[in-house]
Amino acid sequence: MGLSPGTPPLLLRALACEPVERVPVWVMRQAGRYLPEYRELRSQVDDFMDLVRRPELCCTLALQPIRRYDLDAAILFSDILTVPDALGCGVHFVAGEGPRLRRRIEDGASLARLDAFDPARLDYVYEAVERIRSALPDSVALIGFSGSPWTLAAYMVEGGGSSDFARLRALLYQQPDTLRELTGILAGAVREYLLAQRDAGAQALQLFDTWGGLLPGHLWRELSLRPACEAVRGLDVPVILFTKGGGLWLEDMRDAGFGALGIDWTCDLADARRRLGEGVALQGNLDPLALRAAPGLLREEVGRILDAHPGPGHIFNLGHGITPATDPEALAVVVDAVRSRAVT
Ligand code: 1CP
Repeated sequence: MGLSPGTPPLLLRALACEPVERVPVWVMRQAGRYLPEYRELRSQVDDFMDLVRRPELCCTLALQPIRRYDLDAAILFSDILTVPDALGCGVHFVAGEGPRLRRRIEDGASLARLDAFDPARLDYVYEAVERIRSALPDSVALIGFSGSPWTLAAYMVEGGGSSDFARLRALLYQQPDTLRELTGILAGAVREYLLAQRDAGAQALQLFDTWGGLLPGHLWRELSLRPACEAVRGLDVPVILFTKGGGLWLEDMRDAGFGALGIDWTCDLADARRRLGEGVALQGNLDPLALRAAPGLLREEVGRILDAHPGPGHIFNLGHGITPATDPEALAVVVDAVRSRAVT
């Protein structure tokens, strides 16, 4: 659509901070529980991992939001917990409760019992990437992803989700070496995982550092940023680092070499751009709960973000994942509001 042959997809041009005709838009967790067509497929399996392990279903799910909305990128349908599962943690989903790990990390001995990472155990993910890429039009980029080493470590220590990650945060001070070793192991695994997704057709990659913001700054640098850098070393596709609660540390992320940063909704995009200067792409950052506003106010909120960062080097997104209670119509309003504004 209006794309001359050889022109890279809009998302990739924005990630490279190249000139764009408008700001591209996609949404974290765009394939998920707020969509009735997702819930329909989801109801056919008990354990969410049974969806994730079926590439043909992952392809259908990744395409659902693309069919419904005019989005500029699809994201692989999978979950960050595939990597802990491949390390032998036994990830499964308990109805109504979220993820659980059968084996969790509590000390050096439990670390030693982890399986060596074999990227082939996640062949079902790479097959999903291949299928999704071949089903998408050229103008829609495909984003692969992984949890950051730190965020994966958080689930492996906690044994599932948590409201305060107290077990993890205590272990930081009781056994810092266990966490150093665990994030090191994960950095190697994530690197191989991302390389395989790239080889299968992912054109950009996002690292979800969902729990980086739990850490004091010095520990974030050591246990989140450093292993994240190691995980993406030498990757020749654009990588977006999304650290929820990481607004204070944007300069460190840029200086560490990340070319694109996901910004949560607590951080002002114009400020972020002033602090960082040009040359790093910024992705974000509408509050996911703004999608509960009436359409008029929602459009204003989108307009406010595009005013804060109108030009090249911006990818419109939410400041975190879309919530399950969102009305699908609200996302249509957001996408239309972004797409109807040309870059001046
Ligand atoms: O029961 C269900 O229907 C499962 C719901 C669900 C879905 C749709 C989960 C369980 N994961 C996913 C898909 C998913 N997860 C995607 C692909 C879909 C898309 O983006 O369009 C992605 C990128 C993720 C990534 C993910 N999983 C993150 C990082 C993103 C973020 O939101 O910060 C995290 C923290 C997870 C763990 C996870 N998986 C699922 C749940 C409910 C959780 C959160 C657990 C918790 O901390 O309580």
